[in-house]
Amino acid sequence: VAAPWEWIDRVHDALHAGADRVNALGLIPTPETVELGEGRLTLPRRVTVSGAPSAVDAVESALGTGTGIRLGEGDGALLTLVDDADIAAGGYRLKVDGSGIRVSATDRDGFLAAAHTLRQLFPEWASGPWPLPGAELSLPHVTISDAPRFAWRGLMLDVARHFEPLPALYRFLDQMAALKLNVLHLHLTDDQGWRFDVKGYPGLVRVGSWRTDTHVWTQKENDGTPHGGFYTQDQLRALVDYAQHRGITIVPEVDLPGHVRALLAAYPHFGDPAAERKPVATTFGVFDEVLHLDTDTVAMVEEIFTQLLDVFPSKRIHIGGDECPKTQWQASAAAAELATELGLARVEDLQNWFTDHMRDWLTERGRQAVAWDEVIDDHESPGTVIMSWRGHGPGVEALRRGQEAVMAPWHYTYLDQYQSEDQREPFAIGAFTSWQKVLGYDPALDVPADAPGTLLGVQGQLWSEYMPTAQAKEYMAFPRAAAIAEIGWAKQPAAEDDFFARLVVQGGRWDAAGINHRSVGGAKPW
Ligand code: TNX
Repeated sequence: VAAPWEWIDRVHDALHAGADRVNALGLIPTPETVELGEGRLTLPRRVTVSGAPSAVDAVESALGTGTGIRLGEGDGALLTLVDDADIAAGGYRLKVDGSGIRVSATDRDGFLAAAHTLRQLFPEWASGPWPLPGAELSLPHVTISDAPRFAWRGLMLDVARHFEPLPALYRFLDQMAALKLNVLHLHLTDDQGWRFDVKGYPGLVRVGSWRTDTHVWTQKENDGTPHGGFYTQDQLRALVDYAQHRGITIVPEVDLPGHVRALLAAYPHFGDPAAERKPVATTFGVFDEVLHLDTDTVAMVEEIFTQLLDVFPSKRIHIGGDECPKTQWQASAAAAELATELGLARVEDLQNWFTDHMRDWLTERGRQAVAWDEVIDDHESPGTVIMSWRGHGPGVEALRRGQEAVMAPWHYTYLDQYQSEDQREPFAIGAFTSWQKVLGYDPALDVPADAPGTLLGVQGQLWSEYMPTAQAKEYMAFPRAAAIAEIGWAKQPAAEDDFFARLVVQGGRWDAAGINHRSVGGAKPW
């Protein structure tokens, strides 16, 4: 780890060297091409615009309120939005010169992306909620051409281990959009909490969303403080709308058939008939409890997913599938009988049966299953999107088999790990993933050119065992989520020093937006 003064020198070098004028713009993720001119375009607060209403709406919403700009009709448009079918999906072209701003794109995502780039070209305060009074608003003369590398640029928020209040979720969506991240994977259920209100099963939130201690708040077990919370379906619908408007798809996850302590605390009869009733888990780890997959349980699961589909229009729906314990099934006569009835060779195959059942159930409803990568161990589940977390290898294997994959390997994309070796870092899961490490990860590494599957993209994971508050989640997410955005979007991700210089500028934007990010450079350069 470099000493603070070395980092400060690196910031100065990066910001002031002539060759690094582009870095000093702080554009994240790095656009495909940037040609920086010499002059600047000064803007009035009211900018005349011409373009299709849908394009104007996209640009207006992505620009936010921090620039203070209002778009309006009038003669001699200063901002021209052009539909151009030659531009790649999600991509855009942006030109600022003495005569004005011209943006071309072929879809809403493209106009949104262009507007986020535009916003980054303004001073950092423009990324906050309101403009700096009296400050002049100007943009550098620049020509940018840009398009995303991957379709899935995700962030997973674990709202199960620690509940995340809605305002914090909205803040996350805003920050994701600004970095051109476009998938929010919401991990809604786990052993330690159930956050999705299901009609007909009120116990899921009445019992399953609360536990009697926070465990990590004091970093000692069972301090007795209650923790919990849940979302109503209407609250989630509003969140989905907000996200959609910003080009973000929310992919919900109900994690089954393991990680079900919260569900079974409310409804133990859906578990092993021989097992004793246990409360919502108050510590973290992998537990023995698993669903007993008889007809009643499957009907309950289908009811939960029916309501989930009703709230989340996303084509892809995450069914979990990770760390599914087999010990209860192995010891249970009822599970053995069930396996025989279903024609399975081994009782352990109940998980595979469940994965395929849910995949087919979702397919019949025009959706597609996503699952953690354990579901392809000794099993083929064609059509299921594989989320590769135990490493990069399972994702490559899925691609070889012709499946779609999202790379989420724990050693590069788990944002619950320590960000540095500094003793002052808040308590975290015991591994180390700096933003530099994230940036150095190539989601397409070792994927054979002739692999029949499609690499959808890459995702950062915010498992929240040790993140009891929104502030803690923000600290762990930023700046590393910016590195996820970089490797997910840029065809040629920036080199470490270049990205560092950009992150310093981005830090100012997070400051303006009141985000509790971990500092890069500045007063806390560790
Ligand atoms: C493994 S990743 C888990 C999570 C934990 C995480 C902690 C995955 C699919 N399962 O339940 O939160 O490790 O890093």
